[in-house]
Amino acid sequence: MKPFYITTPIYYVNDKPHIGHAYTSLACDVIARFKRLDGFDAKFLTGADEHGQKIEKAAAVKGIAPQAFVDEVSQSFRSLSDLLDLTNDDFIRTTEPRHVTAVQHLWKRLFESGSIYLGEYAGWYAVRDEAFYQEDELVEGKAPTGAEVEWVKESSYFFKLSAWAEPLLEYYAKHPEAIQPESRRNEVLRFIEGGLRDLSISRRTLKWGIPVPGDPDHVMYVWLDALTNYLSALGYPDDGYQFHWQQSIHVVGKDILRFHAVYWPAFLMAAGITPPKTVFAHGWWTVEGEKMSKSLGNVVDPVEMVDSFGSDAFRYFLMRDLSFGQDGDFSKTAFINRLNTDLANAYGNLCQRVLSFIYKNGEATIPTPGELTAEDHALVNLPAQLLPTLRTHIDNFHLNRYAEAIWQVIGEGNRYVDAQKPWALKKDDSLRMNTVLYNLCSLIKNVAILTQPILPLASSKILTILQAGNKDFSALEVALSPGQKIDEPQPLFAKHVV
Ligand code: ME8
Repeated sequence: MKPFYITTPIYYVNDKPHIGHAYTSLACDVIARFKRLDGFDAKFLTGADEHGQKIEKAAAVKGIAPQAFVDEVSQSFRSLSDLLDLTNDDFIRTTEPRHVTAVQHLWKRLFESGSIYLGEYAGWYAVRDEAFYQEDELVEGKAPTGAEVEWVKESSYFFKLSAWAEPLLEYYAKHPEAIQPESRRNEVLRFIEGGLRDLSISRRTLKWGIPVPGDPDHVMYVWLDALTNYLSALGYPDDGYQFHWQQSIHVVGKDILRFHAVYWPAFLMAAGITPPKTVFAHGWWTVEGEKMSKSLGNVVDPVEMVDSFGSDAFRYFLMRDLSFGQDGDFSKTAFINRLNTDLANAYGNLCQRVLSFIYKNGEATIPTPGELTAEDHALVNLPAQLLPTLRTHIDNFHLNRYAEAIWQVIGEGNRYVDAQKPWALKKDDSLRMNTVLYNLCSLIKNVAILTQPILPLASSKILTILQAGNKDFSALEVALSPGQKIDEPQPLFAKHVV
């Protein structure tokens, strides 16, 4: 099977997960699920970033040792998978031995290649961003991100990042797909063209990190540590990591693109490892027009959303409402309107009116069709014909268009029901009624196969009612068997009041 590898950032576990974390993880899940259904050996990784000053401070505030703190708080990130029905194959924590081994190995490779030297760092550090800033980068005494900074002057190991500006530009010229979307790629290229400074990659004044091999007075800079998770989860330094690595995609928020598209590929090239195939930076969610913040009390909690609306609904809204890559605003009114229109009225209604009709009036059995008209064929073939387009949408990260395209087919299905009126045919043309209902069952089965990546629970319910066996994309070509029993349909999506 062809390999495929997709990763989320590993999240800082200093606080609970919110809609932003859910968003990146969901996007990766939709893509990973699609690839598996499409026959790939797709590996999906997420995890927790547990070292560094930010975590050390958060643990100190709680009066707990850092290890005990991360053991506890990483659970809420791990449980996002159950909550949102994520199909990650692994959950990596940077405090695990397998990760420590990989990072120390990478450090040694960098050291042996002459890419690391000991010097002194004097400059600003923002704990919130875990990032170094020069004096000329500060804006009114703060980091450009608005984070507080503190002055740091200490002995430090440096990575010779300055040597990698040209090789990175050459690499990106040859690999236009390596940074997406294009606007973000241009931002990164302008940044590299401005010249790169050597990067401090160790701290002496910090204890909560991975010790530098051969000099345990230093711990590694948390970003060198964290970025390596993408390799350690594949078993690096064992050679087997290369199978998935060659098809690696890192999905990140735009806030951390520079770490992924400048520092990370430079570390890798210096260690003789190919950079990731693609880094995709998506946009930023605000809530009801405001930046999300604890002090405003407007942080959207995925647990509350799933409790009130179900995981499918939350998944659908996040994937449908926003063009992936653009910034977006979460508004509860828009959320509920979309659930009512697209899920309850369009998809739910199509399934309910067809399957309940068969269950009540057709002896709960898939009917035997007669001759199909040209119009019937056109309708029934829509989902399978859509697959190549959906493939393109996934490969181009056009996740909202994925849903949009399927909902056009659902709209066609509802128009067909309205035009063919099976309830009226019941009186005088049962053969035609059976043909119409058979066509609709075929359509619903195939639509449900295609909606699996976004709506895993509802799709599975539909496929179970129809007792459709195999559920990967090859099942689009498998016809339903007339005479087969169907289970009693239940409403799939609730309607909500705005
Ligand atoms: O940066 N809108 O972890 P982090 C959209 N540990 N996405 C958002 C978001 C928002 N409002 N808020 C957060 C770190 N995200 C590092 C990563 S990787 C080697 C180390 C998402 O917990 C988005 O994916 O601060 C963003 O990049 C990530 O959460 C930051 O998570």
